[in-house]
Amino acid sequence: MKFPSKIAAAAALAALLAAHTASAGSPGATEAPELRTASPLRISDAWVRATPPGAQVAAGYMTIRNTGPAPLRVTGARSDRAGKVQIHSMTMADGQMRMREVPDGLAIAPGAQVTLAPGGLHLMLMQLDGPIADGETVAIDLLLDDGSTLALQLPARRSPPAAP
Ligand SMILES: [Cu+2]
Repeated sequence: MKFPSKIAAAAALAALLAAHTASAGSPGATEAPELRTASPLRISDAWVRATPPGAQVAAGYMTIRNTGPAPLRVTGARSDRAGKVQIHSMTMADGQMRMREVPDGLAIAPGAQVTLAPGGLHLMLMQLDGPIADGETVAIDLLLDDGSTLALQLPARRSPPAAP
């Protein structure tokens, strides 16, 4: 049984690499600059939605790519602006969008990426210390399962960045 499972694993890896190459080389692929970090994680398209006065929560979005050789897991996040930050998913249930905390965080395989975007996965900044204004910068630390943290500065915007 060992031999076939090795082949299956190799085939899965080949498919993963092929998919990754295709997506990187396809026309229209975003060429947005990535934030350079010491971590193997590369962050792009990061932003927080600016809030109206009185809002208690705000959502943060980004693409997280794992350029390292080992799987990594984003287990949570924190921000000075929020009493609590959770990783949320959004699903349609009974005709309504519902969001809930992702219990095990975001696992990112080597070479893979996870996209947090409106309508799907997002960081939920809760218990805000005040409104987040359009154009301001919000510091958010991603917490990783290897014990490290990744410090990010996210621009606040009213709407998603325009597609290039
Ligand atoms: Cu949420």
